[in-house]
Amino acid sequence: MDGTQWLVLFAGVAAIGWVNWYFFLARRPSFKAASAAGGVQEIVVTVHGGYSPSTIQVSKGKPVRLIFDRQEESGCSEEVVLGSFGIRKFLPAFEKTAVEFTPSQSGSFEFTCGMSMPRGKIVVE
Ligand SMILES: [Cu+2]
Repeated sequence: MDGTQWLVLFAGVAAIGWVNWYFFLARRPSFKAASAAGGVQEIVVTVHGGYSPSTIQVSKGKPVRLIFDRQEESGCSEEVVLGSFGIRKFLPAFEKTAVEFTPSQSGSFEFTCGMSMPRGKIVVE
């Protein structure tokens, strides 16, 4: 292989490594939902190449309102799935979409896109 081929190979391996790191290993700080008036725990989740914040802490037994602010058009994130809460919702691009539920059990619950790629976590305490 000549120099260019090596370069392409290296760039490819680096890109794969980055994708794996980004989706599976990157630790992002968890975020505690603020309790608004009326006891609803409201939090804005930015959807852009993943979910930010990706870990959300909420209290058990109080209504939660997640506002997904989708700032991209990539097909991957057009649907958000909160399997444990029976929620599957379409997120129009460049719009905010609210998802509401009341967690009745404590634990850690995942939310993902329709293809289970970008992932987030709801920690109920
Ligand atoms: Cu996806």
